[in-house]
Amino acid sequence: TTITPLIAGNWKMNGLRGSLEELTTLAGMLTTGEAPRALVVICPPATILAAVARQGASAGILAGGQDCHAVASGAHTGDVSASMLADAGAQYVIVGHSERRANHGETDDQVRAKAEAAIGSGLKPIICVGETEAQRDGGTADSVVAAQLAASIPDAAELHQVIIAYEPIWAIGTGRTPSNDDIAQMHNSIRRQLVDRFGDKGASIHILYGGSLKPQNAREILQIENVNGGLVGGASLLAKDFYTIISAV
Ligand code: G2H
Repeated sequence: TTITPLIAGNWKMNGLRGSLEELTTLAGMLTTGEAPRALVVICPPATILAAVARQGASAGILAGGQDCHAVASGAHTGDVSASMLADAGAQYVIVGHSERRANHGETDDQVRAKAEAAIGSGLKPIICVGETEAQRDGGTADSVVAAQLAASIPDAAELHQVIIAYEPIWAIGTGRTPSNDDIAQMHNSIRRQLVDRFGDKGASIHILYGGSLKPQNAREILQIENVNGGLVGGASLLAKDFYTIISAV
């Protein structure tokens, strides 16, 4: 199975209207050079999502949300639903990022419900999993990630295109990354689990790596077997850095 690599930028809570200039710069880079081999997605704050979707379109930049509520509409002050993200031009949405799991107490069940809502609205959910430093040191990284995957991926995944992002929590925004061997081992074991559960379709699901992916380490990480792209935080904020990562595929 060949999987077209996907590079997604997660702007997190960064981005005012002025950040759209960075998007214009990226669009220029993507349209002047050689066509990128990767699908390019930017997940900006919801306030500028529609603008990113509109402005990125001509350069092939796709837009995504960073989270969605599990229901389509109603009395949920401050929340944004998957159908609203789709309405604003999103094609993807990150669900279950470790910052949401940690700061908002999101459980695997809630993450699965969000992923189901995303699929129901025609979005591709980017479902995040990953172990803490203590779990990695205690030797339970594999079983922790396996349990998160089992409970966070909806059964509807058989019918739709979900994306998995493996993000070891201790590598997020810290500048530390796992060894290439550790990444390979985890991505292989995620692949095995997807194939066990979904058969052939599990072989075509993207498994992204996330956590301190940077211009300096992108090339070696992105060529590891079963690493089908990346989820990039800090290094997606500057067009130049993000473009270097996209070009490393
Ligand atoms: C992990 C990643 C993007 P960073 O959260 O989701 O962030 O690249 O800043 O470690």
